[in-house]
Amino acid sequence: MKATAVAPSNIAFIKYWGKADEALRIPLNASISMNLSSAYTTTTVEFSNLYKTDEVYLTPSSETYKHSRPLDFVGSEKKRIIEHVDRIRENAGIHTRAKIVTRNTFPHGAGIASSASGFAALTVAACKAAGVTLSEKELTIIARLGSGSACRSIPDGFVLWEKGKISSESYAYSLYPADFWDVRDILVIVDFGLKKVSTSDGMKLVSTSPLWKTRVAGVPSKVTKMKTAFAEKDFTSLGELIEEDCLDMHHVMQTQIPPVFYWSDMTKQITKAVGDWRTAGLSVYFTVDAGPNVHLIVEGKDELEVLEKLKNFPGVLQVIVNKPAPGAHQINDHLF
Ligand code: 2P0
Repeated sequence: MKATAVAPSNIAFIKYWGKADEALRIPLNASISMNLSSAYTTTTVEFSNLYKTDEVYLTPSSETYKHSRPLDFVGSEKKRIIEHVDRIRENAGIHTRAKIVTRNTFPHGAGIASSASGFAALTVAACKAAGVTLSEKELTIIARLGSGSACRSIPDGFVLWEKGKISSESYAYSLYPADFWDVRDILVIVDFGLKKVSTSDGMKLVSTSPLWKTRVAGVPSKVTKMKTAFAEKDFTSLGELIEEDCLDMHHVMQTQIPPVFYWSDMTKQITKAVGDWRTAGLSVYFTVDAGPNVHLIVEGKDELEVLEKLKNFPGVLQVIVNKPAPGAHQINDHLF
């Protein structure tokens, strides 16, 4: 059977950095995120006896993908995808090989988590194609085994991923739907280069930082405060918590042995400018993931003013505006 799913990437407001269980991808702390409307993955999976081996293709991100020749995945990336499909085959009790075609709306290396949207879309499409019917909670648990942050791309809008002590307790759910709050993530791309240290490798060394325990211990209180900020639509509190946890995570990364530095000079210039713009009365906050690009978090009413400022900012390569988005879902328009 053939099925197709679309899944958004997400930006973490409270970050995931470090695993309590490496194999099961159980995180050291809970995290909170927003699904991104302009950054998503579409994946078609077909199980069929026609395929003698598993085939995985990444199609170009342009709209001409239907006419383009797909690229074959190589090496560890493909292995990780097949291992994920194996989990779903095991669940379905089937051994049939699969053809998988996937495409992203955003460029590789743009500072958007393609593993989040990729494994979320793969989970939903492969489960459907294998004839497995699971609850949203169960889907988030399976997606998490492929890539931790992928579990946050399954539910709608603004999402909480519970840490949990065992696999069945480490799942994600929607705190609020996408239309709850008119928030924007304006992604400022300053570098298209691939990151030098993968997040999976970078977070393996989290316990070498003297700061990690303090950060992890502080997360439950940040989660409580952020939930209150949502409930009261208190954007200042939300923004302050987002920046605080971003800086806490980067302090941990930068004090690991060896240290992991994702910020560039441009990252520093933009985050400094955000402080200046805020002093001048604009309610804008930043967050930075495992790369130099900067996500500016604003309310919809301030989007144009921020875009105007970015137009005159030397070194900005591209700007991608994201609204809160629904979670992963099935569609009928297949990629092949
Ligand atoms: C996050 N990141 O919360 C944080 C912020 C990167 C920086 O989730 O090893 O690619 O596949 O479970 O999901 C990236 O971690 O790691 C991530 P794996 P994943 O968005």
